[in-house]
Amino acid sequence: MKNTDKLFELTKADAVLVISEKNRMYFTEFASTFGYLVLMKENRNVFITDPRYFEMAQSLVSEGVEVLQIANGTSAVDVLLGIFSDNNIKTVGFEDTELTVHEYTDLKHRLSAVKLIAAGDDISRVRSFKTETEISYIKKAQSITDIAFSEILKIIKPGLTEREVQVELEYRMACNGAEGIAFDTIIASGVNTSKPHAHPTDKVIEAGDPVTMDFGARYHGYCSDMTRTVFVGQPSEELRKIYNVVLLAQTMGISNAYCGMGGKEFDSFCREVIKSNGYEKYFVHSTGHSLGIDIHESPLASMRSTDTLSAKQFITCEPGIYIPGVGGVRIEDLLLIEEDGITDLTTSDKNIIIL
Ligand SMILES: [Mn+2]
Repeated sequence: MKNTDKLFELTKADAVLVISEKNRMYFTEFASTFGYLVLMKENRNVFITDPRYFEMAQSLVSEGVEVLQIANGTSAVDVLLGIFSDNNIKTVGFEDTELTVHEYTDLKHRLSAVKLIAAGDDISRVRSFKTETEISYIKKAQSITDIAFSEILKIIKPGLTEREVQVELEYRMACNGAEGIAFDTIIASGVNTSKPHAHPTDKVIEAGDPVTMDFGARYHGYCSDMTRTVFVGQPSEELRKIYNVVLLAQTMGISNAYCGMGGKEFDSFCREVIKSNGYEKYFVHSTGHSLGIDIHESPLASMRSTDTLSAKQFITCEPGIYIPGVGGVRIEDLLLIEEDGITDLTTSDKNIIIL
């Protein structure tokens, strides 16, 4: 069970009710499809579940979490109201960022005895600072991703389809220890590479094609994320030029990065290079995002970001240039920000690769 002191520094509530699967997983590291987690100050926590999980959830008892079972004929809300009453809880933080309007309306009606306060952003903020264990999982996920990349380079050749490359890449990640993929793998070839988030198709890879692969592994529930664009045979002069500009932008972004920089500032390190080379209008997305249990977490690095990138946070560095009808290039590494500097966790080569 994670320490919740930081959450209660941020939220003004007496207790925080965690319902979403991913946030329950985050705090308890106990996976279940159903449960209510009540966080209270001084790390007094209660996990409410049903008979399907009650026995397994006993593992939380040793971590100081009280585990309650919903008795036949009662509802979780009855149990919640009892906890709130017993502990003199008047205000309850809830996941405004996760609940549907329907779920919220129902909860507000049934928990009218307490005041509900939005706490979704506070939970996201707490989740953005990773523990050493979380960092180790993300590092492992990234190393699996790097190994799979080195293996797929030996497989890609003209005649394979984008879908075949996708399946091979995901298979390689699984063989190297991934428990799944971090997000839907992006494989784009030829002119499809101008679409930043292209879905893999049955298009056959041809000689001269760029092939963009944006992919990640999941390890102990945590994501990794990287992108490389490689060429199958000699690229055109234009694509080669685009590649060099993206590479320069990406390396400048990483070399200028420092602990405490603004997300907007980090974005500008990459964007200015692309702008000075005349491709500004073709860099159509933000520079980076953090990750964790979700593939996209805060902080963000974009033109509009107000985030500060601090120690124990992750950020991707993924500038790209996309020209419809010509093609696109993206290069993405995963960075860990620490007090004494930035570590690039992505070890794969990013000099132009021509297969
Ligand atoms: Mn990414």
